[in-house]
Amino acid sequence: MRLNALHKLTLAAAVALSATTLPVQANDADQITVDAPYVREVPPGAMATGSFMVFHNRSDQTISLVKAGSEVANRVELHTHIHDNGIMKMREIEKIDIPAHGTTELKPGGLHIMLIDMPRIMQAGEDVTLTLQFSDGSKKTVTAPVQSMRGGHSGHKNMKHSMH
Ligand SMILES: [Cu+2]
Repeated sequence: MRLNALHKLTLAAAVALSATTLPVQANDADQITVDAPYVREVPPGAMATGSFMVFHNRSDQTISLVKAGSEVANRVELHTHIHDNGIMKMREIEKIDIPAHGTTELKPGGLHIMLIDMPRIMQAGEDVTLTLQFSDGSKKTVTAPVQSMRGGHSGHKNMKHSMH
C-alpha cells in the first residue's frame, strides 16, 4: 500500500513534468538559423576540406552544434584552429557553442566543419547536404554549395593550413 502511494506520486510528478515541458517549446534546431553555408573546393591532392557558415541563435540559452554529417564524406568533424609555436593547426573539438541571441561564424582560419575521407572530389558549383545536430539531439539539414578557392570569395591571407 505504501508502495502504491509512492507509485501514484511518481506518476503524478511525471505527468506534471511532461505537461510543463512539452507544449510550445521549440527544439534547438528550430532556434538556430544558418546563413551563407558553403564548402570549400577540395584542394588538389587532398581528400578533405572545410565547410563554413554563420549560426544565429534566437533563443535565451546557449545552443551547441554537437555533430555534423554528410554523405559526401566518410568522416565529419568539428574543428577549430590553434596556434602552436607559430604554426596554425586544426584540432577536433566536441562542440561549437552559439550564444543566446548571438552569432557564431565558421570561417577559414577559425571554426569549421571538416569533411574528411571524401570518396569523390566535389567540384565547384555542386551542392553538399550537411546534417547538423544540436545539444538536444534535434537536427537541421543545410545545403552548402561548393565554392572555388580561386577568385578569393573569402580570400584569407596566406594561411598555413596543414591538411590532414
Ligand atoms: Cu579542419
